[in-house]
Amino acid sequence: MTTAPTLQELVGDGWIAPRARFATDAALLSLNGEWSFRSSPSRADAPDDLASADGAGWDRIPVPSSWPMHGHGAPAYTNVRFPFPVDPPHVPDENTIGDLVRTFDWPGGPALLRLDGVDAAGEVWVNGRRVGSTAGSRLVHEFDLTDVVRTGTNTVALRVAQWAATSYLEDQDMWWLPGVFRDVAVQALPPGGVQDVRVEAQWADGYGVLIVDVDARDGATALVDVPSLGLTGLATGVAHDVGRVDGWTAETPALVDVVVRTEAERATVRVGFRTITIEDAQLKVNGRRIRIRGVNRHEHHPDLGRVVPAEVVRAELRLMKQHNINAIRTSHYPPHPDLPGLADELGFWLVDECDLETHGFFEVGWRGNPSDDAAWEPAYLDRMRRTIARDRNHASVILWSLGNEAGTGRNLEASAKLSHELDPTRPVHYEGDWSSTAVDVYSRMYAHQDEVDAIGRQAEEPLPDPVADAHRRSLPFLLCEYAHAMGNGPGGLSEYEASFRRHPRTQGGFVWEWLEHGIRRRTPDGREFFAYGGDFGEEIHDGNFVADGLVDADRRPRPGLLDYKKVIEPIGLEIDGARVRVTDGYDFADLAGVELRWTRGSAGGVLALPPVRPGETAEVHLPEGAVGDGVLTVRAVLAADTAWAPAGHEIAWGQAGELPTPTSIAARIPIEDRDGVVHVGPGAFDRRTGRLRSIGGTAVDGPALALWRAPTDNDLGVAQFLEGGVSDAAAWAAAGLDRLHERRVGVRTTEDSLEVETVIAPAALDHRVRMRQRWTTDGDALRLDLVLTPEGAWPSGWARAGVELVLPWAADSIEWDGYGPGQRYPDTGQAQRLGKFAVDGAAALHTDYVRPQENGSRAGVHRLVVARGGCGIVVTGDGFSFTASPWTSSELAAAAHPTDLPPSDRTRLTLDLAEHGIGTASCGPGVLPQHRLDAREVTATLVFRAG
Ligand code: IPT
Repeated sequence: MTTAPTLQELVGDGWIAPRARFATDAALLSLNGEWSFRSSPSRADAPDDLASADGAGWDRIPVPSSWPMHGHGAPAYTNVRFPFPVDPPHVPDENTIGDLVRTFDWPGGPALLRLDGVDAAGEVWVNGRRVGSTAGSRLVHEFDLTDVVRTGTNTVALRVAQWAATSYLEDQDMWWLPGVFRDVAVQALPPGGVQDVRVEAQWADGYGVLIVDVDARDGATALVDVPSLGLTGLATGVAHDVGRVDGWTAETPALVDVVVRTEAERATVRVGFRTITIEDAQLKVNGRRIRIRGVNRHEHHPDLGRVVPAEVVRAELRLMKQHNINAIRTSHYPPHPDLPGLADELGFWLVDECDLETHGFFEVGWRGNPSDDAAWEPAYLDRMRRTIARDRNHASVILWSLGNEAGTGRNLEASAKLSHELDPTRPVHYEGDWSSTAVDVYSRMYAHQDEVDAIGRQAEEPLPDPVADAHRRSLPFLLCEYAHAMGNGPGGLSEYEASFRRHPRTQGGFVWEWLEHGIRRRTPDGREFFAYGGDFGEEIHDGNFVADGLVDADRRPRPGLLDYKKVIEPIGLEIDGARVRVTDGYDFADLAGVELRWTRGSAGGVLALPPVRPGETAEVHLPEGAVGDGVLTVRAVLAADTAWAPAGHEIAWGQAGELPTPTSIAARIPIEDRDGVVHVGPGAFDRRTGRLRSIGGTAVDGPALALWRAPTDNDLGVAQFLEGGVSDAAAWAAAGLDRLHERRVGVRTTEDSLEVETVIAPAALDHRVRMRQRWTTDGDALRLDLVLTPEGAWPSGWARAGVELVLPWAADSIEWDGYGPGQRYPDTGQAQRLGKFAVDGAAALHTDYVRPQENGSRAGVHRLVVARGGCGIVVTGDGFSFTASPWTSSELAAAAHPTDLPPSDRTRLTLDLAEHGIGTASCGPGVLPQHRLDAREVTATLVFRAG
């Protein structure tokens, strides 16, 4: 059935040996810019004229680019599934071929053509001569042009196929976007120049050892200088003690320039001294266990596809650092060649991943998986070799990763072996084989918090093979993916963090994922939205699973990023009476660069911080003004500008104290019952239905029982992560939470109260909630005593237990005392702090997820004012949650994109007395037991006033 792929299909041909990227004084000519472009629907349709094509009369396209983003074809999204038949190594006839042609002027002399990334496979002609082909979309290919390049004008032509045999190896969870999507350049190759540089810069106890291996052309001799260390003329290929030197770490990214010179060329490599070891089931750098506070990073841009401008990359890495993120897994391919250098400079630990994923074979029971088929081995080894060759000189790279979700098999073992041979200084990572026999770290994705904790205690289930088990038990543990940041969430971060802090072996993880891959589109009437799978008419697709990031496609933080920052904060601030215990949770950095500031109400100041070193705790005494009633906030901020944030940037914070409990009302005055309206202080109720109609003349309608929410992506869940395969959303729908009917049992007045009893239940079912409201007043305020009692056999828990009021007007001012300024659910919202907050309308409380869903709940609220034109209602209570939204839960649930939400001139105000957590069942554990909301009796007192 299957034929073996050819070597050319697997690895291309005609290229020179892969080598490191380094700065050089040899001439470099960028071929980025406008190229002539032509596309054909299949190979058979593509004219065989690239040896002579000059591009005249063709379209134009920029390089780098993903051609579907420029009107040629359309993006397509699948996660695991191949969008073509599983028929390796063949691909369908329908296979867009893009031809690109341009000319360039060359002053003469030997040169090479460098292609940094061609998706999926390219063939290259220069001046009419075929020079070779590429395989491996995210890998560099260089072709020696010495025999073809001319002085003066040259023509280069590229033929790029959308699908190739290697597409079976490139099934990463992202848009399929063909094109020449990374830089193209011509590099001069001065005879006797520097061909390749391999640097090893080890560090121990303050001292560095440097080995620089150089391949020089034409037998030239290379010498090495390290100007900042006063070293000149060092020989290559031997170890040099460089004396005392600062070690490189992600927290202390000390770099030195290593200059390699021959008579003909000067190359510069920025080097950091550091040593990676695995000891005591811990991954250590420079002798210390490191904590990974990571994210998975894909390369995506909402307008450009796979092309991410350099300034966007720098800004996003700064944004990561500003959110306490210290590690990046380059999921699931080597990043743009400049990224490791940026990580060296700003300080990140990198897991540099090979361009490999064969996940689509999972759909056919892993039958025919190339990972275990010897015929594919050359591709596996070529990919690994190219990954290592390009990035090996970067201090930031601490682990090589064989790839992602490629099953198990001999070719992966061969890749691990090759990695160990090529670079014995770095351990190897691969998650897909849980036995971990060929690798150096035990890595998993989306493991449950309890399992992670068990692994931390080395109490995991043993492997059947005792040798493999002993090996794995000796390995440090990482979550290469966790906390799936899709839609509202991720919930449950704190519980993971507790294990990372508790056990030396569980060293942290990488949130899935940094960035949403939304593609900017417009409705016919011009409103922008982020498109996802299915928006381009794909035959099969995986919907909004492509949008699961801590930041949106424009790199705007989602609430989950703020929570992650707080949960992983590397400085502990524990306030205890008049003292603050300050813990340095960094691995290498002391707190000399940190300033402590306190605020209480309008008072505030700076606290003197004694020296604190990693792992140490210092006690700081608070001044008199800091201690007292109300909420005290202590913040650790940068004392001076850094490369990634200005002075004053907040790293960590702690709070103590509480908001004042609102005084309830006790005195009762009589109510009035006239003309079909019951007046309870400021409240006017319909005598017949018992419904509240206005407060102090401001129109309201309610309350109605609220048990449901517009399902979040996590509520909807993914079957494999769900107990019994039933998501929370499915359980709630089966129990009818979204289709409740109300029956009035009684509306009763006493001298000083109105009592309303209703029974609320779904059609077709016989479980219900009895809701008892007792309304009283002290003349000024309206007090509601509420009891919700589940009756019958409830088959599910609830999304929320609350009451909904419809305000038939759009609020223009919302103020509250409680947690803010952002949303908070039982297992999210760690970033929110106690205080007073105000916004200018319900839209400002809304989180605009790419697929609308429950969002925006504010928690721990003691006082809430919702008003329009200075008139409105005030609600006080003892720590309730509220959602003020222009839209009902049904409207949110029905919308596929934010632009589907109808115009609204009213406000849904939901006052929640309890809420269900969020969890991460969109790909991971659901809501943990302690954060679940079961059907249970709920009682509360809320006080309403006109305001
Ligand atoms: C896991 C993949 O590694 C990652 O690329 C992404 O698809 C993620 O899931 C979900 O967004 S694989 C999953 C089946 C656990």
